[in-house]
Amino acid sequence: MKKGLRQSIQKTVSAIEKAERILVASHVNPDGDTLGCLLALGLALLRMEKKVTLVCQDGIPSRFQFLPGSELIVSGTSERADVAIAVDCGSVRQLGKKVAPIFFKAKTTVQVDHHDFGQAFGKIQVLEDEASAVGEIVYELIQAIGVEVTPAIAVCLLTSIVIDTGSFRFSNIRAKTFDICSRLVKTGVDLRHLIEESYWIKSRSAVKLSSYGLLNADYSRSGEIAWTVLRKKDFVRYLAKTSDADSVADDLRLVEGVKIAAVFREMENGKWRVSLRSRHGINTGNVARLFGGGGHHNSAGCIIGKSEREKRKLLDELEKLVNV
Ligand SMILES: [Mn+2]
Repeated sequence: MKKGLRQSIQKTVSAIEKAERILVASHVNPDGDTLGCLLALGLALLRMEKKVTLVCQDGIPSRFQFLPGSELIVSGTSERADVAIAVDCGSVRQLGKKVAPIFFKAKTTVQVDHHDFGQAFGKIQVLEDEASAVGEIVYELIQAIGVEVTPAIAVCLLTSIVIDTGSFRFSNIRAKTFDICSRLVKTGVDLRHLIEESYWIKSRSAVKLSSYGLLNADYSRSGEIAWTVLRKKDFVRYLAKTSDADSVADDLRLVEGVKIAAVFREMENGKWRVSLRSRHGINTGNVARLFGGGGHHNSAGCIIGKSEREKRKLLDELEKLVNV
């Protein structure tokens, strides 16, 4: 483990030890990484007999309600914590408008994250770009606290890793990922069941939305960039949720010859939320950052104005990435 990371984990541990009430916060539109970390850390802190608040502004989607402790998650609180810890949040904005002020009421703020194009905001930053999922970092944190990793905690951490590695298929996997997972599985987790429940499952609505997106995709002349637009009315037509759009970019990236996939989703405020996915280590994170967003090399996002001009501008930037 790098020295900087070890030091920030140590700082976090001493802040936790001194604290009475601890808030853990996940990002909006939560995925399995942020929720798995929220619950793993929450369950570990409860074992230390801390007063714990687990907050996710958007609540917990039904597909993750199988996670142990999911009933403890609230969408807001009036409690002021001594220590607040954000998991898997690459920027303050990801905490959500309601949760961010609650988070910053705490005396000590901690950011545990792995986004390479993130924005640092916690007083203590526990950051490791190379971690496939924040679950890897939270595992180290729980080890440092000295709490036993129970099967319930292991299920949460494995879910974090299964989701962020695309069930062990993405290129963000490293040897350490397997080391940690091996130790987690040995606690007695039914890994097969967990993977089936957390990863290999999609609602009919999500499948319809994805099919629509794929069917209506556009391709650049070289075929290396693919994009599709999902409008509000498409979500209504297929009874789809916002989170159902997450996997459309992954599906589009699968197409032969495609190096970068982009999904433009029309938001409530009329803007476009753009999800970017790439292959071969192409750095879409930089482009996302250019438009005020962030993320990883191969998976990034940003929000742009809803106009053909803005869309073109972004596609031109993506074009530059494949033309090097
Ligand atoms: Mn993550």
